[in-house]
Amino acid sequence: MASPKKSVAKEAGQDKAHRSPPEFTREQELTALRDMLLIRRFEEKAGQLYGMGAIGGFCHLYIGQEAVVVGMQMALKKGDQVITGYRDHGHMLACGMEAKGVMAELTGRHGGYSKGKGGSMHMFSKEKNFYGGHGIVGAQVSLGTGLAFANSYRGNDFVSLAYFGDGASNQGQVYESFNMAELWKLPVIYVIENNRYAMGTSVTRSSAQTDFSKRGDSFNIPGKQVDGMDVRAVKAAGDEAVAWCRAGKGPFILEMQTYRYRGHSMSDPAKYRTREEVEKIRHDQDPIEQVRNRLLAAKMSEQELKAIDAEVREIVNASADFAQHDPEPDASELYTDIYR
Ligand SMILES: Cc1ncc(C[n+]2csc(CCOP(=O)(O)OP(=O)(O)O)c2C)c(N)n1
Ligand SMILES: [Mg+2]
Repeated sequence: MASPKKSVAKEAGQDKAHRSPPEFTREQELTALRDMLLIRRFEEKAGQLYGMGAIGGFCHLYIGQEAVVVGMQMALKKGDQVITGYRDHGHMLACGMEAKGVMAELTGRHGGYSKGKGGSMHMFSKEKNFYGGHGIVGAQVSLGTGLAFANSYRGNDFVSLAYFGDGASNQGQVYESFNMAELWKLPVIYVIENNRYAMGTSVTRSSAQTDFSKRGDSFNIPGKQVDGMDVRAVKAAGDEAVAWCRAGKGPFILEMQTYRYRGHSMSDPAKYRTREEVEKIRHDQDPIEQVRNRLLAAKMSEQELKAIDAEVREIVNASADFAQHDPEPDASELYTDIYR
């Protein structure tokens, strides 16, 4: 007789095989390309501004991982919520937050999403259902579970997405959340962004179980490993997980196999991996190049693709301009938006 765990896993399509994902329509390819390019160009610009001293404090870039948030966002509907850690600019842009407000927060200006008082790791938008931005590794997992509890309590059919890293997956509160989420059948998708490193520590040096899709096994939470560099695979897995949650079946785990090209933060000497490793993944699997190549094969011209890039660069340049000229918050703002 099959164990209940196995039947849940089978019903949820839990497997390790990377089958070819369903094709995108041309419109979907263009949406994915534009949204991923916006994140890539935004992050490149943020890196430049950091180098110029216009951004201070912590800053963690998302370059290389763009397909994860863009593919997942394509599987959501308005009202679904997103929460993540500190590598968060891509998530905000994917949720529809404005580049201007995000960049101005990075430079500590009044027009930033937290009036210049939060910085890179602490931005929110209730309007766009983005709940941060958290510097404490793993904290967003229990908060994201709480968002799902609220949806369940209110009886709506919204789903919350809690993104976290391979390193965060080893935190204790993650498993307390898993237990409650399955026990109460909460509509939460745990999106584990396995980019192979937690700061300078590789997954194999830090994790006893490196198949993160299995991390919910003892709670009967189904999981799936996904090619997180292919936006179509991400969207397909997102659709499946969202359908599972909306049907009231409880949480779902998606392990996104991805890679970050830049250092952990701006001050990372990256001595723990070779330049060749990064170059090989960039060359063979880059999520943006994959879409570009498919569009070129479908007879889209280089000029048309360049026009999309130019349009995106314009948005990013305007955001950088705003972020350097907008005033800093007034000193009186020191005493607002705080608990006292
Ligand atoms: C509770 C806690 N412990 C340690 C840290 C320091 N720290 C910041 S990021 C990080 C690594 C997390 O790696 P991962 O979850 O893989 O996410 P990634 O940076 O790869 O996106 C650590 C240990 C922290 N911010 N909070
Ligand atoms: Mg990591």
